[in-house]
Amino acid sequence: MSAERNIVILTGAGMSAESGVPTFRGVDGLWEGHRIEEVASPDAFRRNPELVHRFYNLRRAALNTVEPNAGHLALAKLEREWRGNFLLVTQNVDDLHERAGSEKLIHMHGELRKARCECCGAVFPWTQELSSGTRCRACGEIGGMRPHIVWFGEMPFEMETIMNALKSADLFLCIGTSGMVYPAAGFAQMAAQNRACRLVEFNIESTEISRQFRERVIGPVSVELPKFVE
Ligand code: BJW
Repeated sequence: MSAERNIVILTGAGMSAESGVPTFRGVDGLWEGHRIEEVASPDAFRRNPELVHRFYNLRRAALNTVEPNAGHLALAKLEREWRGNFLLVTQNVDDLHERAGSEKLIHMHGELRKARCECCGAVFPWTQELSSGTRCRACGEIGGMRPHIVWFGEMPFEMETIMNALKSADLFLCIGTSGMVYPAAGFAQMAAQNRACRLVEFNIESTEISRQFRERVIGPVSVELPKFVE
């Protein structure tokens, strides 16, 4: 990896699967028979806020029972040892990257352990349950609190920073994502505009975007990332 200076890493649900966080589109990727699009959209929240709160309350509570795996630790080590620009972009809403020690990290789809008020925009660290009756600690409104999560149809966070990093990346690692959700699914193509950029996909199987990668590592992240970082 000595020739590369600017690295961008994208992670998806496969990164945390071995920690016990379920993926979205695997065999166990459904929640109580709902498609993810039916709970993770502003319309779903408007139609049935208690159902959506319950979905995220359960997942927030489950974070207390999981730990970073060897793949998360390997990426934190890579960041510590990297000499050039480093950016880790995760689609995951868990906090396993930061618990493993990653610091230059963007949660492009938000964070389970944060809540936001739709009335005043304030964002809070959040470890308890949320409900339609939760009062905003900043403006006092009831009913405006929602998970600080990017739902379908909403703009992912920090896109400008991500795009700029991709433009100058000369190493792009795409880890544990099915490549079915945009704009993240388009990141490899953006990085490839720099013809010298090395693109590597890590996954246990082929994905929608596999053909965009000149290098592919097939296997679980807990095994393959420590080997790659070594
Ligand atoms: C392992 C492993 C192991 C397992 N080791 N690997 C038509 C065309 C193009 C776009 C659109 C379209 N119609 C609508 C859109 C836009 C839409 C979209 O992409 N929809 C698609 C369904 C088509 N996108 C949006 O709405 C986004 N916003 C947007 O586009 O704004 C406008 C915009 C325009 C221009 C620029 C910028 C913005 C917002 C998307 C929000 C996604 N939100 C979710 C849910 C919220 C978070 C939550 O509840 O947790 O985010 S959806 C869900 O999917 C979640 C994930 O972050 C995301 C990606 O899933 P991921 O991570 O890939 O997980 P899986 O389960 O799909 O895959 C796991 C992978 O791991 C598999 O490949 C396994 O093999 C692998 N694996 N174990 C290695 N041990």
